[in-house]
Amino acid sequence: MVKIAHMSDTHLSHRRVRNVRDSWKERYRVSWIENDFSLAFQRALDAAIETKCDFLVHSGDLFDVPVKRNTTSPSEYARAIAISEIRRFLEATHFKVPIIIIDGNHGTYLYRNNSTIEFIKSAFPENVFIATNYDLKRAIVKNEPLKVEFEEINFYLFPYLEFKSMANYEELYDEWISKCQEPEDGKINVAVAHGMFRNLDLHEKLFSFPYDYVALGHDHQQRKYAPNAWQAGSTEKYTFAERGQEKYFRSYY
Ligand SMILES: [Mn+2]
Repeated sequence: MVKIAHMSDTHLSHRRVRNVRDSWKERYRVSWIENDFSLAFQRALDAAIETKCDFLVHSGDLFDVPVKRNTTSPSEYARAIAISEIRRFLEATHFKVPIIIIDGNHGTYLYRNNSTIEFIKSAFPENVFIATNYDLKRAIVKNEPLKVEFEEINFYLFPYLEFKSMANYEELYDEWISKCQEPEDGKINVAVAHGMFRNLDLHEKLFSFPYDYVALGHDHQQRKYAPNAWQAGSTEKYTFAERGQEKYFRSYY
């Protein structure tokens, strides 16, 4: 039996600057909201350690920025939290639990072809496996799978891509999934994807292929999309619209 801890949308470095009264901002220190997201990340990792999982999957938006035209980098504080917390997780699990992280629509420099999750891979090359938006585009162009293989389990990775936004993307993406991302017989097959809207940023094939589990991110509300497919939900409340939501992470057996 394989146990997977699934978390998503941790949005480290999330700050509210607009529409916030100055008196509510804690200047020269970590803002309250940013701190809340760091604490939530800590709690989610604690919960993952508790489960004694074999793998930890993060299905995108580890960092909040950059996003779209906001090219701000994650704060030094958020980067330090990410590294020290991941190290703490790896130490607590004796460096035996691989961590798989994909890019969402947040935390990636779309115009520079690199992503904020790359330094985490560089820090823990043996333990952390990542797939960036750029890796996805390269895999599609080269007609190669984007997966991480272990003895009994394969993870097929689907970083964020609004494939419907360009006609040729849609066709190429569809072809690539059929050719390169098909589950392998005799193994446990898990898809990890960042997307929410079927046929816009979430491909139908993820639901028609016989993956054992589809670990989704992007939707901040935890929910089931199919019997084998779950959105983990964000680990902290992102806007007032999420005020009534409970925040968790999931484990899958
Ligand atoms: Mn997202």
